[in-house]
Amino acid sequence: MKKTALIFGVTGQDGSYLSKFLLNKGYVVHGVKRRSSSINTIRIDDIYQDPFLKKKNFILHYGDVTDGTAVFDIIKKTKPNEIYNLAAQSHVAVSFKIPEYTSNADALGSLRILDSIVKLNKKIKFYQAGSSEMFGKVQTFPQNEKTPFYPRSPYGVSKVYSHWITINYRESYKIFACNGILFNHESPLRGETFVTKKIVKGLCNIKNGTQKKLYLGNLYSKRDWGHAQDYVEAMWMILQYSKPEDWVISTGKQYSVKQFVNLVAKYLKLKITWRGNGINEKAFLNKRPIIEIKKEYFRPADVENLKGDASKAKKILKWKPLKDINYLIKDMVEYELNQIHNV
Ligand code: NAP
Ligand code: G4F
Repeated sequence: MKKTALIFGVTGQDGSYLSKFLLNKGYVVHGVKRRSSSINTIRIDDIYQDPFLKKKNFILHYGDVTDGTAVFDIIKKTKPNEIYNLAAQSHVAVSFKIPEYTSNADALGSLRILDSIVKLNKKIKFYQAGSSEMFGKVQTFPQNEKTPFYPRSPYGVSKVYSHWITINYRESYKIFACNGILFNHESPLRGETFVTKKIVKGLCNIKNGTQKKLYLGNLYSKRDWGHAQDYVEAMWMILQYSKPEDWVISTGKQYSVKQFVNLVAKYLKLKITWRGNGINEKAFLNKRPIIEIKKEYFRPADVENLKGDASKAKKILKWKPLKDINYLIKDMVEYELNQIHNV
Protein backbone atom coordinates (compact mmCIF):
# COMPACT_ATOMS: atom_id res chain seq x y z
CA MET A 1 0.00 0.00 0.00
CA LYS A 2 1.19 3.50 -0.84
CA LYS A 3 2.07 5.69 2.12
CA THR A 4 0.15 8.93 2.60
CA ALA A 5 1.75 12.17 3.76
CA LEU A 6 0.05 15.40 4.81
CA ILE A 7 2.07 18.62 4.51
CA PHE A 8 1.04 21.80 6.32
CA GLY A 9 2.86 24.65 4.54
CA VAL A 10 2.88 22.89 1.15
CA THR A 11 3.09 26.19 -0.80
CA GLY A 12 6.37 27.27 0.84
CA GLN A 13 9.97 26.63 -0.20
CA ASP A 14 10.32 23.39 1.78
CA GLY A 15 6.75 22.27 1.11
CA SER A 16 7.43 22.37 -2.60
CA TYR A 17 10.69 20.36 -2.43
CA LEU A 18 9.27 17.90 0.10
CA SER A 19 6.16 17.26 -2.01
CA LYS A 20 8.31 16.40 -5.03
CA PHE A 21 10.63 14.25 -2.92
CA LEU A 22 7.72 12.24 -1.45
CA LEU A 23 5.93 11.87 -4.81
CA ASN A 24 9.17 10.42 -6.20
CA LYS A 25 9.18 7.94 -3.33
CA GLY A 26 5.67 6.79 -4.34
CA TYR A 27 3.70 8.59 -1.61
CA VAL A 28 0.23 10.05 -1.99
CA VAL A 29 0.75 13.64 -0.88
CA HIS A 30 -1.94 15.88 0.60
CA GLY A 31 -1.08 19.54 1.09
CA VAL A 32 -2.72 22.32 3.06
CA LYS A 33 -2.87 25.73 1.40
CA ARG A 34 -4.28 28.96 2.74
CA ARG A 35 -7.06 30.83 1.02
CA SER A 36 -5.58 33.88 -0.64
CA SER A 37 -6.91 36.59 -2.96
CA SER A 38 -4.02 36.02 -5.34
CA ILE A 39 -2.42 32.78 -6.52
CA ASN A 40 -0.12 31.33 -3.83
CA THR A 41 0.66 27.97 -5.44
CA ILE A 42 3.43 29.06 -7.86
CA ARG A 43 6.05 26.82 -6.22
CA ILE A 44 3.89 23.72 -6.77
CA ASP A 45 2.47 24.59 -10.21
CA ASP A 46 4.62 21.90 -11.82
CA ILE A 47 3.03 19.11 -9.76
CA TYR A 48 -0.51 20.49 -9.64
CA GLN A 49 -3.13 17.92 -10.65
CA ASP A 50 -6.61 18.49 -12.03
CA PRO A 51 -8.95 18.07 -9.02
CA PHE A 52 -11.38 16.14 -11.25
CA LEU A 53 -8.81 13.47 -12.15
CA LYS A 54 -9.91 10.06 -10.80
CA LYS A 55 -6.46 8.85 -9.71
CA LYS A 56 -4.61 11.68 -8.03
CA ASN A 57 -1.51 11.47 -5.87
CA PHE A 58 -1.17 15.20 -5.09
CA ILE A 59 -4.23 16.72 -3.48
CA LEU A 60 -4.66 20.21 -2.01
CA HIS A 61 -6.98 21.25 0.82
CA TYR A 62 -7.83 24.70 2.14
CA GLY A 63 -6.80 25.18 5.74
CA ASP A 64 -4.86 27.19 8.25
CA VAL A 65 -2.98 26.08 11.36
CA THR A 66 -4.66 28.88 13.33
CA ASP A 67 -7.99 27.09 12.71
CA GLY A 68 -8.20 24.01 14.95
CA THR A 69 -11.42 22.71 13.40
CA ALA A 70 -9.94 22.74 9.90
CA VAL A 71 -6.72 21.07 11.12
CA PHE A 72 -8.71 18.28 12.80
CA ASP A 73 -11.03 17.80 9.80
CA ILE A 74 -8.20 17.61 7.25
CA ILE A 75 -6.30 15.00 9.28
CA LYS A 76 -9.50 13.00 9.74
CA LYS A 77 -10.31 13.13 6.03
CA THR A 78 -6.83 12.42 4.61
CA LYS A 79 -5.83 9.64 7.09
CA PRO A 80 -2.08 10.27 6.73
CA ASN A 81 0.74 7.96 7.84
CA GLU A 82 3.02 10.98 8.23
CA ILE A 83 2.38 14.67 8.93
CA TYR A 84 4.99 17.34 8.21
CA ASN A 85 4.28 20.65 9.97
CA LEU A 86 6.10 23.21 7.83
CA ALA A 87 3.42 25.88 8.22
CA ALA A 88 4.71 29.06 9.82
CA GLN A 89 5.00 32.81 9.60
CA SER A 90 8.65 32.12 8.92
CA HIS A 91 10.17 35.61 8.65
CA VAL A 92 12.08 36.50 11.81
CA ALA A 93 12.06 40.29 11.27
CA VAL A 94 8.32 40.24 10.50
CA SER A 95 7.68 38.34 13.74
CA PHE A 96 8.58 41.52 15.65
CA LYS A 97 5.84 43.37 13.73
CA ILE A 98 3.14 40.68 14.11
CA PRO A 99 4.14 38.81 17.29
CA GLU A 100 0.65 37.68 18.27
CA TYR A 101 -0.18 36.17 14.88
CA THR A 102 3.30 34.59 14.69
CA SER A 103 2.78 32.93 18.08
CA ASN A 104 -0.69 31.70 17.12
CA ALA A 105 0.58 30.05 13.92
CA ASP A 106 4.12 29.02 14.91
CA ALA A 107 3.52 27.93 18.51
CA LEU A 108 -0.13 26.91 18.77
CA GLY A 109 -0.27 25.54 15.20
CA SER A 110 1.83 22.54 16.19
CA LEU A 111 -0.28 21.96 19.31
CA ARG A 112 -3.45 21.86 17.20
CA ILE A 113 -1.93 19.18 14.94
CA LEU A 114 -0.50 17.13 17.82
CA ASP A 115 -3.79 17.21 19.71
CA SER A 116 -5.68 16.06 16.60
CA ILE A 117 -3.21 13.17 16.19
CA VAL A 118 -3.84 12.01 19.76
CA LYS A 119 -7.62 12.22 19.27
CA LEU A 120 -7.72 10.63 15.79
CA ASN A 121 -4.89 8.11 15.43
CA LYS A 122 -1.81 7.80 17.63
CA LYS A 123 0.02 5.88 14.90
CA ILE A 124 0.46 8.98 12.70
CA LYS A 125 4.10 10.09 12.63
CA PHE A 126 4.72 13.82 13.12
CA TYR A 127 7.58 16.07 11.99
CA GLN A 128 7.90 19.57 13.51
CA ALA A 129 9.93 22.15 11.56
CA GLY A 130 12.16 23.49 14.32
CA SER A 131 14.79 26.12 13.71
CA SER A 132 18.33 27.12 14.61
CA GLU A 133 16.72 30.46 15.58
CA MET A 134 15.83 28.65 18.82
CA PHE A 135 19.55 28.76 19.75
CA GLY A 136 19.46 32.55 19.33
CA LYS A 137 22.12 34.05 21.57
CA VAL A 138 24.17 30.91 21.29
CA GLN A 139 25.31 29.17 24.46
CA THR A 140 27.73 26.71 22.83
CA PHE A 141 29.63 26.68 19.56
CA PRO A 142 28.83 24.91 17.29
CA GLN A 143 25.24 24.11 18.23
CA ASN A 144 23.92 20.55 18.61
CA GLU A 145 20.92 18.77 20.15
CA LYS A 146 22.24 19.46 23.66
CA THR A 147 22.77 23.21 23.22
CA PRO A 148 20.36 25.20 25.45
CA PHE A 149 17.88 27.48 23.67
CA TYR A 150 18.01 31.26 24.01
CA PRO A 151 15.56 32.58 21.38
CA ARG A 152 15.80 36.24 20.34
CA SER A 153 12.52 36.92 18.51
CA PRO A 154 8.80 36.15 18.77
CA TYR A 155 9.49 33.66 15.94
CA GLY A 156 12.26 31.92 17.90
CA VAL A 157 10.22 31.84 21.11
CA SER A 158 7.24 30.34 19.26
CA LYS A 159 9.43 27.64 17.75
CA VAL A 160 10.76 26.77 21.22
CA TYR A 161 7.17 26.26 22.39
CA SER A 162 6.55 23.96 19.41
CA HIS A 163 9.74 22.04 20.16
CA TRP A 164 8.76 21.34 23.75
CA ILE A 165 5.07 20.63 23.08
CA THR A 166 6.21 18.05 20.51
CA ILE A 167 8.40 16.38 23.15
CA ASN A 168 5.64 16.66 25.75
CA TYR A 169 3.08 14.92 23.48
CA ARG A 170 5.66 12.27 22.55
CA GLU A 171 6.34 11.48 26.20
CA SER A 172 2.74 11.83 27.43
CA TYR A 173 0.91 9.96 24.68
CA LYS A 174 3.70 7.77 23.25
CA ILE A 175 3.29 9.12 19.74
CA PHE A 176 6.00 9.21 17.05
CA ALA A 177 6.63 12.96 17.16
CA CYS A 178 10.01 14.42 16.16
CA ASN A 179 11.71 17.79 16.00
CA GLY A 180 14.07 18.71 13.21
CA ILE A 181 16.28 21.62 14.29
CA LEU A 182 17.19 22.89 10.85
CA PHE A 183 19.75 25.58 10.15
CA ASN A 184 19.13 28.07 7.33
CA HIS A 185 18.47 26.40 4.00
CA GLU A 186 17.98 28.23 0.77
CA SER A 187 17.23 27.58 -2.90
CA PRO A 188 15.93 29.29 -6.03
CA LEU A 189 12.47 28.96 -4.42
CA ARG A 190 13.43 30.94 -1.30
CA GLY A 191 11.07 33.81 -0.38
CA GLU A 192 12.29 37.12 -1.80
CA THR A 193 12.70 38.94 1.53
CA PHE A 194 15.18 36.45 3.03
CA VAL A 195 18.72 37.74 2.79
CA THR A 196 20.22 35.20 0.34
CA LYS A 197 17.44 35.58 -2.23
CA LYS A 198 17.44 39.36 -1.76
CA ILE A 199 21.19 39.49 -2.45
CA VAL A 200 21.06 37.12 -5.44
CA LYS A 201 18.09 38.87 -7.03
CA GLY A 202 19.47 42.35 -6.28
CA LEU A 203 22.93 41.68 -7.75
CA CYS A 204 21.48 39.91 -10.82
CA ASN A 205 19.24 42.93 -11.46
CA ILE A 206 22.18 45.32 -10.93
CA LYS A 207 24.23 43.31 -13.43
CA ASN A 208 21.29 43.46 -15.85
CA GLY A 209 20.94 47.24 -15.37
CA THR A 210 17.38 47.03 -14.04
CA GLN A 211 18.18 47.94 -10.40
CA LYS A 212 20.52 50.64 -9.12
CA LYS A 213 20.94 49.80 -5.42
CA LEU A 214 20.50 47.03 -2.92
CA TYR A 215 19.76 47.94 0.71
CA LEU A 216 20.77 45.53 3.48
CA GLY A 217 20.97 45.39 7.31
CA ASN A 218 23.47 43.51 9.50
CA LEU A 219 26.35 42.43 7.22
CA TYR A 220 28.25 40.70 10.03
CA SER A 221 25.62 38.20 11.06
CA LYS A 222 26.89 34.65 10.38
CA ARG A 223 24.80 31.75 9.14
CA ASP A 224 25.22 28.07 8.34
CA TRP A 225 23.55 27.98 4.91
CA GLY A 226 22.56 24.71 3.26
CA HIS A 227 20.43 23.74 0.25
CA ALA A 228 16.71 23.07 0.85
CA GLN A 229 16.79 19.90 -1.30
CA ASP A 230 19.24 18.24 1.09
CA TYR A 231 17.18 19.35 4.10
CA VAL A 232 13.80 17.98 3.00
CA GLU A 233 15.43 14.57 2.60
CA ALA A 234 16.55 14.84 6.24
CA MET A 235 12.92 15.53 7.30
CA TRP A 236 11.83 12.28 5.67
CA MET A 237 14.78 10.33 7.14
CA ILE A 238 13.88 11.59 10.61
CA LEU A 239 10.43 9.99 10.32
CA GLN A 240 11.86 6.70 8.95
CA TYR A 241 14.20 6.17 11.95
CA SER A 242 13.19 3.44 14.40
CA LYS A 243 12.59 5.88 17.29
CA PRO A 244 11.09 9.38 17.53
CA GLU A 245 13.92 11.76 18.39
CA ASP A 246 15.17 15.32 17.81
CA TRP A 247 17.83 16.14 15.22
CA VAL A 248 20.10 19.03 14.24
CA ILE A 249 20.50 19.39 10.47
CA SER A 250 23.25 21.71 9.23
CA THR A 251 26.33 21.90 7.00
CA GLY A 252 28.82 22.82 9.76
CA LYS A 253 30.15 25.71 7.63
CA GLN A 254 29.61 29.35 8.42
CA TYR A 255 29.65 32.54 6.33
CA SER A 256 28.73 36.14 7.09
CA VAL A 257 26.13 38.04 5.08
CA LYS A 258 29.00 40.11 3.66
CA GLN A 259 30.88 36.97 2.57
CA PHE A 260 27.70 35.75 0.88
CA VAL A 261 27.48 39.08 -1.03
CA ASN A 262 31.13 38.73 -2.10
CA LEU A 263 30.62 35.15 -3.32
CA VAL A 264 27.56 36.11 -5.38
CA ALA A 265 29.36 39.17 -6.82
CA LYS A 266 32.33 36.98 -7.74
CA TYR A 267 30.09 34.43 -9.48
CA LEU A 268 28.51 37.27 -11.46
CA LYS A 269 31.95 38.76 -12.22
CA LEU A 270 31.00 42.04 -10.54
CA LYS A 271 34.18 43.62 -9.12
CA ILE A 272 32.90 45.28 -5.96
CA THR A 273 34.93 47.10 -3.30
CA TRP A 274 33.79 47.90 0.24
CA ARG A 275 34.35 51.25 1.95
CA GLY A 276 33.19 52.83 5.23
CA ASN A 277 32.06 51.41 8.56
CA GLY A 278 28.83 50.57 10.40
CA ILE A 279 25.75 52.15 8.91
CA ASN A 280 27.98 54.02 6.42
CA GLU A 281 29.54 50.90 4.92
CA LYS A 282 28.93 50.66 1.18
CA ALA A 283 29.88 48.41 -1.74
CA PHE A 284 31.01 50.16 -4.92
CA LEU A 285 31.01 48.97 -8.51
CA ASN A 286 33.05 51.19 -10.86
CA LYS A 287 33.02 53.94 -8.18
CA ARG A 288 29.21 53.82 -7.99
CA PRO A 289 27.64 52.73 -4.66
CA ILE A 290 25.46 49.67 -5.31
CA ILE A 291 24.97 48.35 -1.76
CA GLU A 292 24.03 50.54 1.21
CA ILE A 293 23.10 49.76 4.79
CA LYS A 294 19.73 50.81 6.23
CA LYS A 295 18.97 50.73 9.94
CA GLU A 296 15.39 49.64 9.09
CA TYR A 297 16.76 46.19 8.16
CA PHE A 298 18.33 45.63 11.61
CA ARG A 299 16.26 43.65 14.12
CA PRO A 300 15.49 44.70 17.72
CA ALA A 301 17.57 41.64 18.69
CA ASP A 302 19.52 39.57 16.15
CA VAL A 303 21.05 36.12 16.10
CA GLU A 304 24.66 36.67 15.09
CA ASN A 305 26.58 33.43 15.16
CA LEU A 306 24.92 30.22 13.97
CA LYS A 307 26.92 27.13 13.07
CA GLY A 308 25.46 23.65 13.46
CA ASP A 309 26.92 20.33 14.47
CA ALA A 310 24.89 17.62 12.71
CA SER A 311 27.11 14.72 13.88
CA LYS A 312 24.12 12.83 15.31
CA ALA A 313 22.18 12.86 12.02
CA LYS A 314 25.33 12.02 10.05
CA LYS A 315 26.19 9.09 12.29
CA ILE A 316 22.75 7.58 12.90
CA LEU A 317 20.61 8.62 9.91
CA LYS A 318 23.57 8.57 7.50
CA TRP A 319 22.38 11.98 6.29
CA LYS A 320 24.86 14.39 4.83
CA PRO A 321 24.54 17.64 2.88
CA LEU A 322 25.45 17.06 -0.77
CA LYS A 323 25.25 20.66 -1.99
CA ASP A 324 27.78 23.22 -0.73
CA ILE A 325 27.56 27.02 -0.74
CA ASN A 326 29.12 27.31 -4.21
CA TYR A 327 26.50 24.96 -5.66
CA LEU A 328 23.78 26.86 -3.79
CA ILE A 329 24.92 30.20 -5.22
CA LYS A 330 25.24 28.81 -8.73
CA ASP A 331 21.73 27.30 -8.48
CA MET A 332 20.17 30.52 -7.15
CA VAL A 333 21.98 32.86 -9.56
CA GLU A 334 21.35 30.75 -12.68
CA TYR A 335 17.65 30.52 -11.80
CA GLU A 336 17.47 34.30 -11.35
CA LEU A 337 19.31 35.03 -14.62
CA ASN A 338 16.92 32.68 -16.42
CA GLN A 339 13.96 34.54 -14.97
CA ILE A 340 15.42 37.86 -16.17
CA HIS A 341 16.13 36.55 -19.68
CA ASN A 342 12.70 34.93 -20.02
CA VAL A 343 10.79 38.18 -19.33
P1 NAP B 1 8.13 29.46 3.82
O1 NAP B 1 8.66 29.41 2.42
O2 NAP B 1 7.86 30.77 4.45
O3 NAP B 1 6.78 28.58 3.84
C1 NAP B 1 5.91 28.61 4.94
C2 NAP B 1 4.65 27.89 4.57
O4 NAP B 1 3.72 27.98 5.67
C3 NAP B 1 3.91 28.48 3.36
O5 NAP B 1 3.28 27.43 2.66
C4 NAP B 1 2.85 29.36 4.01
O6 NAP B 1 1.72 29.60 3.20
C5 NAP B 1 2.48 28.46 5.18
N1 NAP B 1 1.77 29.16 6.25
C6 NAP B 1 2.08 30.32 6.86
N2 NAP B 1 1.18 30.61 7.83
C7 NAP B 1 0.28 29.59 7.81
C8 NAP B 1 -0.90 29.31 8.54
N3 NAP B 1 -1.33 30.12 9.50
N4 NAP B 1 -1.58 28.17 8.27
C9 NAP B 1 -1.16 27.33 7.28
N5 NAP B 1 -0.07 27.55 6.54
C10 NAP B 1 0.64 28.67 6.81
O7 NAP B 1 9.09 28.67 4.81
P2 NAP B 1 10.16 27.52 4.49
O8 NAP B 1 11.48 28.18 4.31
O9 NAP B 1 9.63 26.61 3.47
O10 NAP B 1 10.24 26.79 5.90
C11 NAP B 1 9.36 25.71 6.22
C12 NAP B 1 9.26 25.58 7.73
O11 NAP B 1 10.56 25.33 8.26
C13 NAP B 1 8.75 26.81 8.46
O12 NAP B 1 8.03 26.36 9.57
C14 NAP B 1 10.01 27.51 8.93
O13 NAP B 1 9.74 28.28 10.08
C15 NAP B 1 10.89 26.32 9.23
N6 NAP B 1 12.34 26.53 9.07
C16 NAP B 1 12.84 27.05 7.92
C17 NAP B 1 14.21 27.16 7.77
C18 NAP B 1 14.81 27.73 6.50
O14 NAP B 1 15.98 28.13 6.55
N7 NAP B 1 14.10 27.75 5.39
C19 NAP B 1 15.07 26.76 8.81
C20 NAP B 1 14.52 26.22 9.96
C21 NAP B 1 13.15 26.09 10.09
P3 NAP B 1 1.69 30.82 2.13
O15 NAP B 1 2.45 30.34 0.93
O16 NAP B 1 0.24 31.00 1.90
O17 NAP B 1 2.35 32.00 2.79
O1 G4F C 1 17.67 35.51 5.65
P1 G4F C 1 17.22 35.89 7.00
O2 G4F C 1 15.99 36.74 7.08
O3 G4F C 1 17.05 34.54 7.80
P2 G4F C 1 16.98 34.21 9.38
O4 G4F C 1 16.58 35.37 10.17
O5 G4F C 1 18.25 33.54 9.73
O6 G4F C 1 15.76 33.17 9.41
C1 G4F C 1 15.67 32.11 8.47
O7 G4F C 1 16.40 31.00 8.94
C2 G4F C 1 15.91 30.43 10.17
C3 G4F C 1 16.83 29.27 10.55
O8 G4F C 1 17.86 29.77 11.37
C4 G4F C 1 14.48 29.97 9.95
F1 G4F C 1 14.01 29.38 11.06
C5 G4F C 1 13.62 31.15 9.56
O9 G4F C 1 12.29 30.71 9.28
C6 G4F C 1 14.18 31.78 8.29
O10 G4F C 1 14.04 30.85 7.24
O11 G4F C 1 18.38 36.68 7.77
C7 G4F C 1 19.66 36.13 7.94
C8 G4F C 1 20.58 37.19 8.56
C9 G4F C 1 19.99 37.89 9.78
O12 G4F C 1 20.95 37.99 10.80
C10 G4F C 1 19.63 39.28 9.30
O13 G4F C 1 19.74 40.29 10.30
O14 G4F C 1 20.77 38.22 7.58
C11 G4F C 1 20.68 39.47 8.22
N1 G4F C 1 20.30 40.48 7.22
C12 G4F C 1 21.09 41.51 6.82
N2 G4F C 1 20.44 42.27 5.93
C13 G4F C 1 19.14 40.55 6.56
C14 G4F C 1 19.22 41.68 5.74
N3 G4F C 1 18.04 39.74 6.56
C15 G4F C 1 17.01 40.06 5.74
N4 G4F C 1 15.93 39.26 5.70
N5 G4F C 1 17.05 41.18 4.94
C16 G4F C 1 18.13 42.02 4.90
O15 G4F C 1 18.14 43.04 4.18
